[in-house]
Amino acid sequence: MDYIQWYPGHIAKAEKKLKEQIGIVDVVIEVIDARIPVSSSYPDIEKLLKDKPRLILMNKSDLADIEQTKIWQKAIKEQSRCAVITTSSSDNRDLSKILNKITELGQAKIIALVKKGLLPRAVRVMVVGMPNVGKSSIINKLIKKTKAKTGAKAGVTREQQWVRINPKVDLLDTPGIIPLKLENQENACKLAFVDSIGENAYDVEFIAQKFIEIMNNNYPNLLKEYYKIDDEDINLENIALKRNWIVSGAKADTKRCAQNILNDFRSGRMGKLTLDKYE
Ligand SMILES: Nc1nc2c(ncn2[C@@H]2O[C@H](COP(=O)(O)OP(=O)(O)OP(=O)(O)O)[C@@H](O)[C@H]2O)c(=O)[nH]1
Ligand SMILES: [Mg+2]
Repeated sequence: MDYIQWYPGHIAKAEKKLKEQIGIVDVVIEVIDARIPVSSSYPDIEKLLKDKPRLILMNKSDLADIEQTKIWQKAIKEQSRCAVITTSSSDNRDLSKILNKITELGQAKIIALVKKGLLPRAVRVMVVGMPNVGKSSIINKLIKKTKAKTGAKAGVTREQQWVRINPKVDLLDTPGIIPLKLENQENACKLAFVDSIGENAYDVEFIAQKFIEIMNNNYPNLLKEYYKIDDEDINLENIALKRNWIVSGAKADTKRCAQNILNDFRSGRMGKLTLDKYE
């Protein structure tokens, strides 16, 4: 059964535009969310990007499990044969690494142009990825200005926008894209956990319950300790009752509870967590 399918008009348009522009760029930066490195990787990305040189950024690494991030970084590098850099908006040490890598990946193209007798130009870099992974934030960090609009929900960037980083690098910010069909529904739920999917596309209680299941598998007991639940089972009802989230008739307010659980995870309050477990 499909719990989540989400392909709004602005994403269809963004994908079309991306395909139109890919021919004129030299390098692609793919941004993924370090908490779900597999679920936030666009399936069939090589096909979409027509084998352009690619740099992968595992962003939001400040929110992800440090050990898991190390393991995933190595595994993704081996599997994709691309450079993989961990990044976070709270740390600027990754900036020079990103710029050096872009320049290195784009150099072959610029040298080829000069050989043909053309003038050298800036390397053209397209930044792509699923919604809300932090594409615009990375661009702002690279230009040290708030030029690209950012925000906590999916679908903040609506149009492509070129930004000059320095005379040698131009970046194209693009709206987040998501596949037409979300084949793997467990991955789709994880995209909902990290706000990569518009919240109107799913039932928040269902998604929070899925979150509890996945957490129990990846981090047994963490939720029980976080919400101080002694019962054998942990669910929306007993968390709501423990926190005193009640609706009329002394019933558990499971909707409010679901929203709060997801917010506690998204903000990092629950700890540094990775939900795609490397096994
Ligand atoms: N904790 C943390 N938050 C981040 C990081 N990078 C971005 N964010 C936050 O994540 C949210 C999404 O960032 P954006 O840069 O707008 O993401 P985007 O990929 O451009 O999103 P769309 O344009 O909607 O596709 C914002 O609230 C950012 O402040 C990071 O490294 N760590
Ligand atoms: Mg954006």
